[in-house]
Amino acid sequence: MSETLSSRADVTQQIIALGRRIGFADVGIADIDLSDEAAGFQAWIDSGSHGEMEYMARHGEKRWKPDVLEPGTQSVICVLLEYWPRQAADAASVLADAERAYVSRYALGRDYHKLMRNKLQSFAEAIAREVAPHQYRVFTDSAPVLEIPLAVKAGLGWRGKHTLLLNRERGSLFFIGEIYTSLKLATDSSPSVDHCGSCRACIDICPTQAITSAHRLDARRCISYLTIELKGAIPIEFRKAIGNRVYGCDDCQLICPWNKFAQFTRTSEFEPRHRLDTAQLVELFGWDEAAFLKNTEGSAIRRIGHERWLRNLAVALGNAPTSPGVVAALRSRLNHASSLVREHVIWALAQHGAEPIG
Ligand code: B12
Ligand code: SF4
Ligand code: SF4
Repeated sequence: MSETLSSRADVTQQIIALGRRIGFADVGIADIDLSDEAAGFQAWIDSGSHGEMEYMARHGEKRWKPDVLEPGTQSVICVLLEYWPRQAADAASVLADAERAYVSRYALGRDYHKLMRNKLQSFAEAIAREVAPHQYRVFTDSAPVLEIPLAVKAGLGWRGKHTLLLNRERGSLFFIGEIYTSLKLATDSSPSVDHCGSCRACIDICPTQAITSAHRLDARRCISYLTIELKGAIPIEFRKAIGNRVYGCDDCQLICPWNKFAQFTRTSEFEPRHRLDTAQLVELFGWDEAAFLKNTEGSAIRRIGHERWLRNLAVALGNAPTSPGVVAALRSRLNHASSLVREHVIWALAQHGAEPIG
């Protein structure tokens, strides 16, 4: 019996070392009992906090039963991959410059989904080759997987009051990915300790009060949801608070004291492309659909499409200082084919006291 346990621990250590060698910032192992999360998850759905994200309400127990989502799963290998780009312009100064566009730091470079999946696939293949044969499936973000609770179980950190995974050595500026494996691995017996203490900086800084209390996020108020997930009009009550954030939001993480320990990404693909870290709002609003598709090729931003891109930029331009350039840029889109874009442009012009004349 003890021999089996020690060989299981050996295999686990080999896998963790292999994952780090492949380039993941950290690796941990979780068991597959997530039953404690079911009630909280369901309460969140029942309160409507997921908004239009219907996919969050589907799949039922697959989310908290990894072996129902992927039969044969006995353990979950969780990984972290840092995304903070070394070469990006300083986030605070871009946020403070209302003529520039703030793109969430995770989206300045290449879309992480494919990159992370490929890296996880290589890791899973290396495990089969070098450690032990296994059945597996890899995930990141796109499936009914409770990634944060799994990573907490794997000893990779704790859930911050902003709901994200936080780690003492590296803050929160990383993606999470998983390998569901048929291997029965030794799990970390020491649960991650919560180090938020009495801090509530993320709750207080949130521009739209989306973090309604510790560990409770109403996605319908979150700028990340409003600029990325929401398909229709951005509710007027949030437009001013959005400021110049045109794709996602990082405020609750930028204020977090633990992100003093955040480390830059070693993944060069996450470095900014097309000057998305410094671009002027007017310049981005000038992109026609062909330019949008070309400049966002391989980027997560492409997923929202040109129409929502213009919608978001119109809101930010409404919040920019009044200038002939801003008003002219907005007027140039008054006859846009999309009523969604037109409505946001008219709102933005009104912020500048400008008539909607073409
Ligand atoms: C849906 C989603 C969103 C939604 C909702 C976010 C959320 N907190 O749920 C939106 C679009 C807003 C969003 C935004 C962002 N996201 Co997101 N998102 C996800 C996704 C797909 C699912 C998260 C989930 O399951 N939410 C469900 C809710 C219920 O979970 P929860 O809030 O943590 O609640 C738990 C408890 O607090 C409790 N609870 C909650 N409410 C209630 C109510 C009651 C009454 C009770 C009793 C309990 C309870 O129960 C829950 C049980 O698990 C994950 C990927 C994945 N598959 O896990 C990425 C993920 C969480 N996102 C990620 C990122 C990077 C972001 C952004 C930073 C992107 C950006 N810069 O704009 C922001 C951050 C916003 C924030 N503060 O959370 C990363 C986070 C990495 C990390 N370090 O933790 C993930 C893990 C993707 C990845 N693979 O890397 N996201
Ligand atoms: S991402 Fe922005 S809007 Fe969403 S909870 Fe964090 S600070 Fe609030
Ligand atoms: S800002 Fe404070 S409360 Fe929020 S996650 Fe960070 S340490 Fe926790």
